[in-house]
Amino acid sequence: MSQTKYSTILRQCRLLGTDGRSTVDIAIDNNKIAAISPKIPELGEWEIDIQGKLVCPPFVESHIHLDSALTAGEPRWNHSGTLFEGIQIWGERKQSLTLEDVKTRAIETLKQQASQGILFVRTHADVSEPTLTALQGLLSVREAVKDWMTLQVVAFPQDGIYGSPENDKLLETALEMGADAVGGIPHYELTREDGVKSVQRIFELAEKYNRLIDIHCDEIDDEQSRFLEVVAACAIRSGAGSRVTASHTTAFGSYNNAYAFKLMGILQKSRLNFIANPLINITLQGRADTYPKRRGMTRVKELWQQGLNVSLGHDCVRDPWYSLGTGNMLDVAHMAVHVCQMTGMEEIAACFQMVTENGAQTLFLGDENYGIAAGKPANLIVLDADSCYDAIRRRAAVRYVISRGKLLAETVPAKTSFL
Ligand code: 17E
Ligand code: FE2
Repeated sequence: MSQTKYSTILRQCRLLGTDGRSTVDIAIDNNKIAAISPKIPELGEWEIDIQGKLVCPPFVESHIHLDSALTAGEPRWNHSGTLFEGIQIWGERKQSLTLEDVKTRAIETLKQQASQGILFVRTHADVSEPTLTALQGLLSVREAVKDWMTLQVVAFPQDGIYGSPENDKLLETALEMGADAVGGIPHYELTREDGVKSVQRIFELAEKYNRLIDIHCDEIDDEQSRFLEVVAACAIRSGAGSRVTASHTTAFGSYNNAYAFKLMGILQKSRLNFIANPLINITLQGRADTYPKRRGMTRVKELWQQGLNVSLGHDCVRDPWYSLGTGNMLDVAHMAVHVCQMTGMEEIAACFQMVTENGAQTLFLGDENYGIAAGKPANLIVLDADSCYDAIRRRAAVRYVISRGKLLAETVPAKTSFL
């Protein structure tokens, strides 16, 4: 006779990459995935019939600025739509930051993200501000949400490490305070030489404090902005490539093909991770162009074809750089499919991986902490979709979000009747 053995069983789940009608039952116990098989004979205290919908690991938001989230329009709107006006406006807004202000906006954004199936987030915290309020706020949020969300904090010197004399020290203090990763912005330093020096300094600090690296790198349309090669060279020499991420790298979309070809060889040796942010960079870049107007995206398809790890980020949810943003990773993947022209079926599936597994690899979560397999933590989502293609096309609702074995959020998809 069947007996209750597990706390939860999800019946008839369709896993990614499985064809046809085959489904599995997934049992959860003690916050872990306890069993996966076509038919689990035992009962769960709580059971849901998933009815063949897609069950996959949670979305990973590999690049967001939670310190500036939900501040769009404060103190004014970004009229030019450029990165530089955004940095200026944020420079004004950050004068009035308080811990409460940072924490409230960050937690509200994280709840929106979790409700849409994200359970792993890497946020940048601006550390080029003398009180380190953004960093302190986000470190305490990391602690406050840890029972339902994994948050990584990057110490990010928005105004440059050498933009003013105290910034280098502030960056190091941020690491002493517990930031998970070191960031930088070499293309915004005053000179090319300062940019190179900043990358070297980031690697030195990462080694000293044993931290990950995530650099805002070449986020500009200037084809002369070539800090990615410096990051790759440091990664090759230090052997740290898989712990290092180059974010944005939009100038790579403007490099001449001869240079891009040479660079690709160096990148392959480096084993760097890449993050593209298609929603924002399609609006931020190309602003100095007339026509033809560049897309300002890094070479996502080519990096993927070369077997490099690429993930996708939202970057902003209603801030001085991007007043839109919903936190929904399917919006990000949908935009990537368009802007990167990844419309083939395998390419669409790759874009889905870029907001799930590849993000987990970028965050260096470790194989044992992410994915759907017996013995792993029970973090998973149920999409109101039959396949990842269907999910991206319709930006399907996330029906259930299960975090650490517990139901964290539930969405009832909108229903329309044609009369
Ligand atoms: N800061 C920056 O340098 N670049 C961005 N895309 C954002 C903040 C959002
Ligand atoms: Fe960013």
